[in-house]
Amino acid sequence: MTALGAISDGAAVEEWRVSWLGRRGQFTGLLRGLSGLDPDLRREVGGRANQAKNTLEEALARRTREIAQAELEASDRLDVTLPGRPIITGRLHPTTQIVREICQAFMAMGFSVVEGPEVELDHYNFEMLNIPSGHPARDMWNSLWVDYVNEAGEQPMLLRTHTSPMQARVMEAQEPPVRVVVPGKCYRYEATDATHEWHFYQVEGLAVAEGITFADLKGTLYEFARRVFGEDRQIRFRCDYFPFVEPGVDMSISNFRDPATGKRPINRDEDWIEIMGAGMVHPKVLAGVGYDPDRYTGFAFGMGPERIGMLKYGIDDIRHFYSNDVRFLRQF
Ligand code: FA5
Repeated sequence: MTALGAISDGAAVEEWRVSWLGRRGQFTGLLRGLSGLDPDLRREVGGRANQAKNTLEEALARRTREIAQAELEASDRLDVTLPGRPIITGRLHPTTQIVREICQAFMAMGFSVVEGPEVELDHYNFEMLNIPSGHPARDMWNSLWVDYVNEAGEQPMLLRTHTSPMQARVMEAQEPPVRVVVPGKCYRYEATDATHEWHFYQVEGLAVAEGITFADLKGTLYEFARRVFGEDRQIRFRCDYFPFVEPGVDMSISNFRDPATGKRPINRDEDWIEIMGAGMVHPKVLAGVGYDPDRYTGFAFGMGPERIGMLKYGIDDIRHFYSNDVRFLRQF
């Protein structure tokens, strides 16, 4: 063993192995000699000899590895037989993927993409959308207010509760025709459940020009749904109320059981999942930004990309999106 420790090249190790453990080696000879012994003594000596053999074999294996490693380090060579180290790559978050897919569907229909501030003024989040302070419709959006009070004693800033404030910002900055989508994050002070998060994304849409009708709204949204969900999902419009549109609707996507498997796209006991609110831009909103409501009309919508992702990929709880579990995130 001491001799083994002093050895430092592969050839000498092999010599050592042949001389001790080889077929004609010293140790092998010793084991053979056991057959001449008295049976009791043979068992005893045999046991010890085997232990010793194991020890020698282990020492040999260790020394062989050490020498190979030392030779490799000294030689500067690359051992191409070693397994490669896996490279862990990041990927786009499922929300990012869906938001991009939605924006692409609208870009293909001639919409451009703009973004706006997440910390918003009451003025844009509510006032310009025909929701003055004290209006009961404010209760539709439970707001997270920014802890800042101005000279007039007002608290004018909040985390935007929807992307609709961008309607007014876009129209103030340009003349019609307008055709934009606005992806972005929204915040609401509300309890979470399988279809509600306190922060989530929306994609707002706005088209204003002369002669736009409700048929344009429906046609655009049908085309969007066909592009994102394919031909076979059904769409339902119902009347809904939003102060900044007239008439207003909400749009849902079918969540019917598959007759073959009995399963629904999302495992919730509901036939329809609401994905957006929409409607014809209210004349007061147009007038507020200086557009002539007798000349221009338009439609607007605001949709939830997480809900769309849930329906598309069969995700049955919205909270998976932001719980940062890589086992979930890696699936996309
Ligand atoms: C609005 O926020 C309106 N601004 C939509 C609108 C725009 C109407 C333009 C008319 C014209 P609503 O609160 O229903 O409406 O939200 C719209 C969509 O955002 C919902 O259908 C849903 O898909 C998504 N959403 C709303 N709240 C949450 C939430 N807490 N978690 C996840 N998604 C949500």
